[in-house]
Amino acid sequence: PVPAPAGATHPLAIGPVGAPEATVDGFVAQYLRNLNFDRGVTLSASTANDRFYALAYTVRDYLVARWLEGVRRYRASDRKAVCYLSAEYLLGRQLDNNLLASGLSDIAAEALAQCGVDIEELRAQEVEPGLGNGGLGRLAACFIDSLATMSVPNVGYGIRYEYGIFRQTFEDGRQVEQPDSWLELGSPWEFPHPEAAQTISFGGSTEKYDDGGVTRSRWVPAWSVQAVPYNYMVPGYQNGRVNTLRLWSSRANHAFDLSVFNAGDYVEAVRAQTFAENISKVLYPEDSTAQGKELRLQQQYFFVAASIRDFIDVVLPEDFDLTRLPERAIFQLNDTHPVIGVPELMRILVDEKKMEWDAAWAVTQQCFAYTCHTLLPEALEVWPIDLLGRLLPRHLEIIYRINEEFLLAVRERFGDDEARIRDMSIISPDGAVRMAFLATVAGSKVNGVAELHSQLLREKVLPAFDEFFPGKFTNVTNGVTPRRFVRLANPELSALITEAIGDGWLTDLERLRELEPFADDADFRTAFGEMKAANKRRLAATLQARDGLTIADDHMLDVMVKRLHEYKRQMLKLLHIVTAYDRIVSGEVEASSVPGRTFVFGAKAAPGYDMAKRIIHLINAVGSVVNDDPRVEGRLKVLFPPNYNVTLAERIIPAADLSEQISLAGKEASGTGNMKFALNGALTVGTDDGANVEIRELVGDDNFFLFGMSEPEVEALWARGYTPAEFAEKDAGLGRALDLIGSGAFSGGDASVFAPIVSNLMNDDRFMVLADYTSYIAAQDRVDDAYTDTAAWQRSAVLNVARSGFFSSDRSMRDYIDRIWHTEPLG
Ligand code: 73E
Repeated sequence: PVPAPAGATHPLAIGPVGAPEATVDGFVAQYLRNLNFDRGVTLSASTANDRFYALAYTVRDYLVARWLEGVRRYRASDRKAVCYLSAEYLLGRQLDNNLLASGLSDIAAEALAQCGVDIEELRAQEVEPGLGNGGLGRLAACFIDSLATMSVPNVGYGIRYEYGIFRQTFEDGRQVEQPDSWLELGSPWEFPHPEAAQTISFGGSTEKYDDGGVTRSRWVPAWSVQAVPYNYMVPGYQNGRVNTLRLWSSRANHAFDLSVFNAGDYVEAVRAQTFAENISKVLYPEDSTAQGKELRLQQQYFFVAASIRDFIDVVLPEDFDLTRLPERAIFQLNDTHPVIGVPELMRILVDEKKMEWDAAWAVTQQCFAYTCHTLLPEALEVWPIDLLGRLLPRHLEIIYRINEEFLLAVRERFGDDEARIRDMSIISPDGAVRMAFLATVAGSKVNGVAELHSQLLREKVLPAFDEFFPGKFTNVTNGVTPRRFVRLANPELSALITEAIGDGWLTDLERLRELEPFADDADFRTAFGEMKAANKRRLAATLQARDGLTIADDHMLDVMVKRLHEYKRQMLKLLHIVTAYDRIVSGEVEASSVPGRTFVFGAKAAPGYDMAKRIIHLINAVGSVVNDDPRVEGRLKVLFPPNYNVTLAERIIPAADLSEQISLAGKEASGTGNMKFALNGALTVGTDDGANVEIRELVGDDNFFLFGMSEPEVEALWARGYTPAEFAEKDAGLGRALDLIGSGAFSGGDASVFAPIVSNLMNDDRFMVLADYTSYIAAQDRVDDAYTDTAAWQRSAVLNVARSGFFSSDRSMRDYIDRIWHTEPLG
């Protein structure tokens, strides 16, 4: 029985008030109520934004009661919660997801139809919150979806960036970045709580003081800002569970510093406000690189300090005994970005709660776990000690002590092996804090994100730590949510699957195995082919309306969508296109004999990453030449719609025939796009890298186009000495493709535009594009052959779907629970 609040006599006051009736009439009434009472307009006078808002509010209204009930039940329990700490959440649009989760999709469609409202128009109104760069941020969004669907108590903690990932446009083929003002018209999904703001401090110094005979340290900060929580509902799939995503927004402490204001310096007074608000102003647009900028460290500490304090002070009961914190919370560190939480929890326990150091360290070590997402050296975060000491002096002291005690333990185990000590020190020889080391020392577990990546992490990057902490390293292969990336993105495929095997697969994706026999069923394959064709038409309509692009419907759709990064090797894809073009224009092959292919790219480059931006320019340049050359007779087509994001991914992936996963072996930690394509029945052309390895093992060699060096072969070639120009000499096709690019064939004869790309490949080629070219072209020739046998291709495509159930993020969550978190669902 729930106790009534003091003084309450009305039965409803116990709350939460129930949801509106889940009928068309109930929905219509609530919708019009929201339009009138929240937007203050009648239906006839409403704008599309009003109508979208009212719809979102209506969906919200159905979810809120369950949300509040869940929060209440969680607080009454003593369950452990997963506190997912992530600087990025790449959520995508919420409307359809929340309709699906609440089981209201059909009711809403009918209700809006009866109001004469076009639901498609309202869908298009929603601006997706792009609070992430790529895979890491999208993974966080998939994970919180799965946790809600599995009824696991979870709070996602992060930053409410006012500007998310930039909006990409092209000018003369070059990337231009525009600010992403996703909040311009407000967001109907957020619940701001300015009254629950927390003070987050920075700077100043530390001091020792006498605390009744005990000497203690404390932090005397110099300045502070407010962290305002914004809550978002994270509904499980039709299970009545709603978890919380809590994102922090920064605000000045006092809007106006009155003394400055009275002295007449109004501008100076407002400046303080701007300074504070800068902290959550913008998402750093670097993916898989670390910036080392002070504002970035401010962002990290800002959201992590607010989150830990929130969990301790707001979520846990008052006077909770913090020695038992590990029973109630696991803080999962999504890469090193939130690792400053480690010294922050130590500071709270030791300085504020006056716990003994050793006891506090025991608690901290059980409360954190660390996920590493990359091996690229440029992505491993380090903070110079002067910067860290200036911004967070007490945290630096704590890090020094953690390091001291850790190195002492290393000496005890291995003796005074100074080389080893240097290699393992959290403070690097050049005076920077190595955040991955700190996370590894502090975390109860460290995991990589695919089998190969976890193995390389243990054996190549942190072998000394693996030796020192046996059992600490583990793997959890990434996954993706089938609700968004199959059910919502591909309703036609979903209907086909459900018709064949029933509807249990959406929450138990391994059941897709039951589709295997249908791969040999000609009628099923035909229906599958029709599904692909329908998805291509839908994509064509989207690209036509969005960018004025057209796609031929008899072409194979060959797709490479992901961040632009040299290690992902968009250049290898481009060399294949240039080679296919060269074969036609040189007369080596008849255009009419070339199977039609449309190459689709989607990619943003970090604004400061010159080579990546040059490659974007080259993709567009090759596209304009190839697409307009009459000799090609339309057999090859290159499309590069700008501003690839989650919304566009949901259109492109279901239409794809071929998925390009062509990173240099050992460089792509996992990839998650690769999983989305396989689940939507695209075949992969890929290297033995990241989760490709597991995809190929599951779908089988016959249903996957493998090419390129393996990771050990890459290592061996480096060791032997890699001379890329030799590969250009050995393969005439490669030599010609490079010459075409280098000679200005795609830049109106101006060789200087793309010469830096060619010279980089010829002289450096860090990611061994040239070494894998020959093998890649051979694989693409096999693809062309295979595509001519429609039945065999479709059979492989169906088997890709049937055998990819492993890649559900529900399975990833089960693995985290079993191997790392040891939490239980709230029944
Ligand atoms: O392979 C992907 C992986 O699938 C990896 O590159 C990506 O994380 C995905 C999810 O595990 C990733 N992003 C970053 N590091 N790895 C990163 C680093 C710094 C800033 C932003 C993102």
